[in-house]
Amino acid sequence: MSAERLEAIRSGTVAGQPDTVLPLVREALADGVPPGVLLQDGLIAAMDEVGRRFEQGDCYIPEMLLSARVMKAAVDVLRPHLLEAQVEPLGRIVIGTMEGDLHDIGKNLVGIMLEGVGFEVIDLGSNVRPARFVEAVQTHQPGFVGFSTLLTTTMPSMGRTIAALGEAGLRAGLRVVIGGAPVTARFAREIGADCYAATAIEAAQQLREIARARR
Ligand code: B12
Repeated sequence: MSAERLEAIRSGTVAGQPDTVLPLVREALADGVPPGVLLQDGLIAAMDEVGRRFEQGDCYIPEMLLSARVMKAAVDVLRPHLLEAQVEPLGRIVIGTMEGDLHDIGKNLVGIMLEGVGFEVIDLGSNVRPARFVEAVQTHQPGFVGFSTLLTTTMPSMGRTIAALGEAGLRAGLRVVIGGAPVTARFAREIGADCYAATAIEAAQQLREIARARR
């Protein structure tokens, strides 16, 4: 992978240019570049840069949204390459982004990676109320539930949702995994979640181990 091409994918995503980024991603895949490299060093690096610029007041919501659109379109191109060909079924997981939070790119990646290692993923989308998680767990009876949030203001909703699952008598036997940029392992312990992962890849590895050990 030439450093120039990776840099062009990164800067094109920051600039919100799908016509530049998508052909480069397709070309790189055709040349055998691992999809994980394109994801981590190209697209995720770009979103980190956008976040830095936003924080410094160098870009605003519309620009952030354009970059997010490019990232989503590029992830669609990468998706089939991120899924492993043949995997053993590992169980079911319900995932969603917390109430009040519309960030769904990281949560979508977690879904793709979990599907890739063999989970059946039920994705409730973003801005998911605690009661909606409860309802979905009642309906689908998953072994795992995954919460995502990118805003510090919506982090407390993770604890509230765990409490709601407990009140509904659904907590026993259900593993709660949480993640998202402001979330930490310590916060996970504090709110009584079972595990935390910093990245989608880490989440897939951890949950695969837990699911195998549970058999
Ligand atoms: C794109 C973006 C947006 C887009 C979202 C589009 C979309 N459909 O998702 C739009 C423009 C809508 C947006 C809006 C806002 N945003 Co915004 N946004 C971002 C940005 C630039 C990138 C986020 C992203 O997609 N990252 C890439 C993905 C791949 O990373 P990730 O989400 O962290 O996910 C990885 C891990 O965290 C983990 N993970 C994620 N979820 C889960 C779940 C589980 C179970 C596990 C195990 C792991 C896991 O795995 C993922 C992959 O490895 C971030 C900056 C940043 N660097 O994060 C700001 C950022 C998150 N936004 C921010 C803010 C302030 C806002 C707004 C409040 C702005 C405003 N004033 O209106 C609104 C809020 C709207 C709302 N109610 O949700 C702040 C949050 C600050 C804070 N501490 O709370 C940030 C950090 C920017 C900044 N530096 O100030 N935003």
